[in-house]
Amino acid sequence: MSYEKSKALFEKASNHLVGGVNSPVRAFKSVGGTPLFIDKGEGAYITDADNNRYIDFVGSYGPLILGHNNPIVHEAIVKALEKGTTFGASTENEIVLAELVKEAFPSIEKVRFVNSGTEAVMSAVRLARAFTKRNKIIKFAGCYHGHSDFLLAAAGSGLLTLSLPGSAGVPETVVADTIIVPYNDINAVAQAFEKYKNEIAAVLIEPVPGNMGLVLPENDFLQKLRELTSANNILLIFDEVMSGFRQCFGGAQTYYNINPDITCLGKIIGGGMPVGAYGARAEIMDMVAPLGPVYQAGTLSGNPIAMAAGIATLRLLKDKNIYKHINSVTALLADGIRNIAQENHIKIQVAVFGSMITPFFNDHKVTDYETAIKSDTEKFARFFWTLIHNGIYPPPSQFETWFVSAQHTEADVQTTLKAFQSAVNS
Ligand code: KE4
Repeated sequence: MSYEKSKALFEKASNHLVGGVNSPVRAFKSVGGTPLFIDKGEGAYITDADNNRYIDFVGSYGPLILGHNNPIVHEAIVKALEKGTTFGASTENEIVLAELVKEAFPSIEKVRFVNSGTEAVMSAVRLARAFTKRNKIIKFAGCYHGHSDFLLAAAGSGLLTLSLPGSAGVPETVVADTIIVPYNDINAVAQAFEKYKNEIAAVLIEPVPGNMGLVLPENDFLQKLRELTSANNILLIFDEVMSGFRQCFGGAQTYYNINPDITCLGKIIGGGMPVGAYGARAEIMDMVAPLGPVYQAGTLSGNPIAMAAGIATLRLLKDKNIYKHINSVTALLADGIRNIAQENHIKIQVAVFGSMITPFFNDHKVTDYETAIKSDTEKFARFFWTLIHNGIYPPPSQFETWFVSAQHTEADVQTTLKAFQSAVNS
C-alpha cells in the first residue's frame, strides 16, 4: 500500500494547520508515522488519499453509528439545504429532534442544543453550579469531557487533593474547584463528599468511559453513585456524549436504569453534523437564559442542517432497531479477538459495551485510569500499523474506543480477525 499522497498532504497541512490537524488525536502521535488523509467514506469503509480502502472502526469517534454517508441521512441534509443553512431563529426541526431525545431519555424534560460535546458539558457544569450555589465539581481520572478549562485538570499530588492544570494556559485558580477521583472507586467519592462537605455542586462522569479506552462500571458503581449523590443533595451529571444512543435507543442510564440529574449528549445526535445537547428536569433547565440567570448561547446552535441529520439518524435508530445486529457483530469481534489472544498466549483484555469495544494490551483487566495506563502502548502501535497495512482502520491510540456501525458485517469481522492474527504477531 502506498501512502505518498497522505504524506504530501500532511506536509502541506503542517504549514497551515497546527500539527497538520484540527484535533490532536488525528496526528497519530501515539502510534507514530504519518497520519492518513481520508478522501471518502461509505458504509463501514473509508478510502484514503492514496485510494487505500479500510474497514473503519473510528467512525469519526462515535457519530457514525449508521456508517458513513447513510443515504437517508444524506437525503435529509440535502433537503434541508434547499431551504437555506441557518437563520439565527427557531425552526420546527429543533422541536422534532428535542422530542426524539426526550423520548429516548425520560430523565430529560427540557433540552438545549449546542454545537459540540465540549459546549454541552461546559454548560451543564455552569448550570449545576448555579442550581446548587456551590462550586466544586468531582470528575474521574481518565474521563474526558471536552476541553473546557476547568475540566483540563490533572490529579493533584495525592488522592482528593485539588487538581493541577492539565494543559498549558489553564490557571491553577480555574481548576482549584475540580476534584479528581478514581473511576469505580465509590469510597473515594464518599471521602471527597466528607472532605468537601457542602462545597460540591455535582459529580460529572462518563457512565461508561470511552476516553481511556472503554472501561465498564463494576459492583453497581453507578447505582451506588446515584444513591450517594442523592443522599448528599449533589447533582449527578452523566456525560453521554459518546454513550448516548450507542448501546440502545437511550443511553448508559437506560441500560443501567439510573436517572442522572443532567445529561450531556453529542456525536450520534448530530448524525455526522456538529451537535451537542444538555438536558434535565425543567426545574433545573429553566435556570438557563432566556428563562433564568445562567447564560449560554450559540450562533449555530440548533441549526436546521444539523437538526435534519440528527432527526434522520435517531428515527432510523428508533424504527430499524439496529442494535441487535450491531451489538452482536461487536460481540463476534470481541470473542474472535479473545480467541486469538488465547491461542497466541498474548494478554489482551477486551472491553465491550454495545458497539463500543477496546482491546487493551494489558496483563490485567482495565477498571480505571491507573490500570489503563499500564497497557503496552508500543505493542499497540505495532499492532495498529499492521492492521492499517491489512486494510483495517482502528483508532490511532490505545486509549480510544473502537466503534462498530450498522454497516459492519460478519464478513468484515472475519476480515478484521485475519488481520488481527497477523497483527498480534507483529
Ligand atoms: P466534542 O467537543 O469533541 O464534540 O466532545 C467532547 C467530548 C465530551 N464528552 C465525551 C464523553 C467525549 O468522548 C468527547 C469527545 N470525544 C473525543 C474522542 N476521544 C473526540 C475526538 C477528538 O477529540 O478528536
